[in-house]
Amino acid sequence: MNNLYSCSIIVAQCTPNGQGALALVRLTGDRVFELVDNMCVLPAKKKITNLPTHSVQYGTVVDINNEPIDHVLFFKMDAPHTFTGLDTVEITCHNNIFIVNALIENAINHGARIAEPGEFTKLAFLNKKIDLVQAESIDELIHATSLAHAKSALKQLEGSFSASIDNLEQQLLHLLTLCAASFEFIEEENIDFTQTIQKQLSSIIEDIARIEKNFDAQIQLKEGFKIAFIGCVNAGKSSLFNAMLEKKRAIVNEKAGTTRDTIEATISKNGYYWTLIDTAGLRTTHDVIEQEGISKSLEQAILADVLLLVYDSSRVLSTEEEMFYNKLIETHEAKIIKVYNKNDQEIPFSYLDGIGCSALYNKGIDELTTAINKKINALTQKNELPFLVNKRHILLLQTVKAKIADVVLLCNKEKIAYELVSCQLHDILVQLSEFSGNTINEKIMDRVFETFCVGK
Ligand SMILES: Nc1nc2c(ncn2[C@@H]2O[C@H](COP(=O)(O)OP(=O)(O)O)[C@@H](O)[C@H]2O)c(=O)[nH]1
Ligand SMILES: [Mg+2]
Repeated sequence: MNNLYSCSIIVAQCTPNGQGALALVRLTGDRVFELVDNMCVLPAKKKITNLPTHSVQYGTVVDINNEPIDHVLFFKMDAPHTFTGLDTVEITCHNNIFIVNALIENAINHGARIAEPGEFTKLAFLNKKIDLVQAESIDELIHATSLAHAKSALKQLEGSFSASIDNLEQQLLHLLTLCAASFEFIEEENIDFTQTIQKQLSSIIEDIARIEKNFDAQIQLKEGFKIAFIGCVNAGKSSLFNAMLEKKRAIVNEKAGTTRDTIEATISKNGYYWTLIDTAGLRTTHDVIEQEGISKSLEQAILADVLLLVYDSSRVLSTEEEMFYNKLIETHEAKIIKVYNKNDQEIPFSYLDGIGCSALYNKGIDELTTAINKKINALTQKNELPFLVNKRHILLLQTVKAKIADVVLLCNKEKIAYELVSCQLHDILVQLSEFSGNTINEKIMDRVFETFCVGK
């Protein structure tokens, strides 16, 4: 325990509020076993303090009058092999807010205090159980909006991002060594480290650029994918939207111009969030409200990740509609899937460049889902990183990149000032250490942990 950052005993519920089978209350800190012994009764007069580490014990939590609060399981874990690095007891009780509150209050009466948001994770960081990037990944993991998002967060928790930053650090350290060697061999004409240094610098810049490039793709991964139904009035956009949702969410009517505003609904498909967006049909109209709806449709065309361009395949497009469609194809070709709806009717033209379907008879919806999946897979493949990058990381990387660009300038000079280069490299290493938080200041640390909730 000697080198561990210790704290007074903290307590919090780790599971969400609400009724359910079980809830988990965690206590950690110096002398936590004694505290728990004071608030529980175990069979055969056993004591938590004397239990072996990482063992589970059935028992009863009692209040100060020795009245039972709940029958629970105690999970006893000795420091340092715990999440926080400190002695820890996790109590699994029945999930009723009155029981949980009574249990926590009882712990407070015995000397514990309520944990602050993120305090358990902060202790884990301070006790070097995890670095700052890993701490952030716990928050990502809890709030993941898709399975893919959660998997990346888990990879990050396992240390993949930290390894990548370590690699950058190693490259910079190697450069520092080369600079130091350059001082020594400065008189010797034959030894020139310039090229090696420059090569290494561009390799670092490439690594950073790769992480930056993936940032946008990762935002998509976190926020889910926008799939917009766009096309002329009465093509069956709202019918398709409902068919994919498997419920009647949007109004369907033979009267043209029924959908005047965009309607959104979210579904979960293949581990991702899909936000389906039904839009107003494209046509020239003097109706001001409809006009506004149409300009919103065009906005959605820009924002969409996948644009379903819906045709009424029972008729050919009017000249005006053709103009709208061609413009969309010209601007958004890569994300467009052409959807030929109403193929239950006679089709006056042939098509091979899209998906035929009938929203009315629920035909072709699976093929459409497969086509959307294909587009989404192509988008997710843009993210080549096994870990997640957040705003803090990107800002830090941008600062590092700018500083490296300065070093490149210094190295492009006829006579390289190695002392100056060393100094700058050192500065960059300090900057990089903000990732792991190894030499972190309080302000950065608070910024990271303030987004957490109590119990984490
Ligand atoms: N025959 C046929 N009619 C359809 C199909 N899909 C939609 N409709 C009809 O076309 C009309 C317009 O549909 P709606 O979904 O409101 O079109 P929107 O204006 O593009 O949203 C309605 O009367 C629907 O019942 C289809 O696949 N086949
Ligand atoms: Mg509609």
